[in-house]
Amino acid sequence: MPLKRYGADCALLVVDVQNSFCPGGELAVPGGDEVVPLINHLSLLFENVVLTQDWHPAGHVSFASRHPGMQPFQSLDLPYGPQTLWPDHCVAGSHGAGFHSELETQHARLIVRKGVHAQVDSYSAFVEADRATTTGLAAYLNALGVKKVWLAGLATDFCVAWSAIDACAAGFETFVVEDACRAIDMDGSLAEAWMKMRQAGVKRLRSDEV
Ligand code: VGL
Ligand code: ZN
Repeated sequence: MPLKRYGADCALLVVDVQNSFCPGGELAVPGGDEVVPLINHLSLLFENVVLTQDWHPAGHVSFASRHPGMQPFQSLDLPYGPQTLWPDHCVAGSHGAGFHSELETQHARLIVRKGVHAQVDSYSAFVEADRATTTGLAAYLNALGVKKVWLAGLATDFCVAWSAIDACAAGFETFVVEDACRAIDMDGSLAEAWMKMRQAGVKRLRSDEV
């Protein structure tokens, strides 16, 4: 195997490059599939590659269809706080929940599934939306001796942003590869997400700077 530029203390976190978020999917992110070649290239540079998969039970609390009278992209107050409602997407085991067919998954040593609890969403790959339940990812990365985390994937303003902010909070030096991400961008959510990431200490760079 060729020498990896980023060794044991670094990890690439590839967020939600799944059919539901790609063109034709139930919650398609504009240009979502365009990140695949970039991410395949980045994956070759890292010894540690972790993939995430949004993985919801049917009837998940984040699905508008499960709340009578509510529509996708409206917000609803849930016990853990405001929740944006989405079209049904990434139902566990469905085609939509599968990785994009051209994503090279063989480089990954771990796949983290999130949003697996029926009553709690999880944009973050680290901590669920109740802000208490861990996915175990921080402990896993710490156990490997990882100190720095790079993120790429979908969507910039939701799962990438929340995961990046939580990576910082967990003590990892955190980088988001902006051109290897695509956003949903509803009601200014992309600008707000970059602001929050910057405030949290997330570093922003392009794939040609990795
Ligand atoms: C995501 C909305 C709902 C994401 C996941 O991957 O950014 N967005 N579930
Ligand atoms: Zn989801």
